[in-house]
Amino acid sequence: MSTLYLALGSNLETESQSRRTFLDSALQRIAKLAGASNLRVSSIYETPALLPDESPPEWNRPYWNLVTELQYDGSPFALLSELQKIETDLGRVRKDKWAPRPIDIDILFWEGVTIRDPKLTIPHPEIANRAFVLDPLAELAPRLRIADQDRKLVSSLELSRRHPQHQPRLMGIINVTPDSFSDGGLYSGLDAISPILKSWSQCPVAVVDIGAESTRPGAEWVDPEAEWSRLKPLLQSLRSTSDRTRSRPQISVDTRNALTAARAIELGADIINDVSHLSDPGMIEVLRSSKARFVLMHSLTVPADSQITLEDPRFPHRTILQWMQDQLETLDQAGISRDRIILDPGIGFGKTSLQSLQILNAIESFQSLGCPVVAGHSRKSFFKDWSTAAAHQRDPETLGVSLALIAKGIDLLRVHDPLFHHRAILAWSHIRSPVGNPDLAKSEFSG
Ligand code: A4P
Ligand code: MG
Repeated sequence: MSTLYLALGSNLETESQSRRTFLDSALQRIAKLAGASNLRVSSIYETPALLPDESPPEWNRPYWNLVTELQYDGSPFALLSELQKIETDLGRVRKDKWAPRPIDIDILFWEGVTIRDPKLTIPHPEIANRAFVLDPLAELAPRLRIADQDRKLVSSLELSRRHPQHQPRLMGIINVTPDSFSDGGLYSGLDAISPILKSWSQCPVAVVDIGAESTRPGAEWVDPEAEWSRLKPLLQSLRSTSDRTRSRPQISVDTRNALTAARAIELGADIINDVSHLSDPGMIEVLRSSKARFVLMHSLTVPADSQITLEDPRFPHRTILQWMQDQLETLDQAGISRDRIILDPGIGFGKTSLQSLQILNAIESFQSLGCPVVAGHSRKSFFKDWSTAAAHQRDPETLGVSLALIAKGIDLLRVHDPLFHHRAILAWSHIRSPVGNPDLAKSEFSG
């Protein structure tokens, strides 16, 4: 039994099939192959088409790409022919190289296997050149080592961050609270939330982060039973809609209560986002006894208190980095591996507005710890230093910061308007793509 990784891409739709349904059909067939088991699926990334020189303009259709990991008991050549059969069954017609296609499935990497054959090359020779492969691969296998252009072995996570077309995962915020700072009261019932989630499904939102307790300055403490009564119907609904497909958004629950976390995990939550970093002593046990991921966020107080801020006025990121290192060690000793942790410097929680800016500028420093890093700057109050926009109208400011963070290799962005972000990121990555930059294209097209 070997572990291997496949890359899937789709950039052709029909009247009845979207790129998402082509990807899902292919995943379902891969899961049913004899000898295949334990599929894990990355988020979907919408990416500019990598095209041969002088392609017809109508080929310039963006792809939806993802990577899947699986265990497989069989030979690489047998799998290749099964995958080609799936491509054909889903309507792939093999004509010009890199012509638009409903589905393309490539074998990226196969544990312990190297093949150089005219029909099959493993590892896939272009992994290190392609953001549309590196980003989803880094999500599933951040420590997998890939040869870069200088034949140096580098982790997929690091390579993905370095790539000029790197895209972060988007974590869309849903607050089912009456009093959150920028959208409080908007999304209180299931009826109000369903259309939002539906609109998000037009684009590949990677994570839906649901919170039922506001942590803004001055927010009231919420009783865990009241918190759960707000979360439960939404989690049940998300689970029932997402079970139908394999490429679903991950569900993150923003809570500092161990009981709520345990109940949410039971209903399918993939991530626990605890802004109080384990203030509830029961949280460690909940994490230890589950496979959920954990957002480890730096905060000084919860709710945030603008009077209590970090002491170091010049290098606040160093204080946070040290804190993250210590916390990772504590978690490791408690049996919670680093592979499950997402790091968050906690913008707005115990930082002055200048410190928030300094921390965002130094976001790369947290990447050295080997975990994905998330930034949660969306609509926060540090924008008030130079913007008069009300909190719920700060998406342009948020996006400006987000694009700068993407250039620095941020792994996830927690934002109130993921659709707005998605559109901007797609435009941004087109302008950075080889089609827009013939010089950049050389290494891609030479092989
Ligand atoms: N082949 C050799 N090695 C492999 C492997 N590791 N996995 C051979 C799968 N196939 C492999 O593939 C052509 C031949 O490659 C096969 O017969 C197989 O024996 P194909 O799928 O028939 O043709 P193709 O996909 O047009 O060519 P190729 O060279 O596989 O291209 P790629 O690498 O698949 O690139 N832009 C974006 N944004 N996202 C994309 O997913 N994909 C492509 C196609 C171009 N631009 C893209 C994307
Ligand atoms: Mg192919």
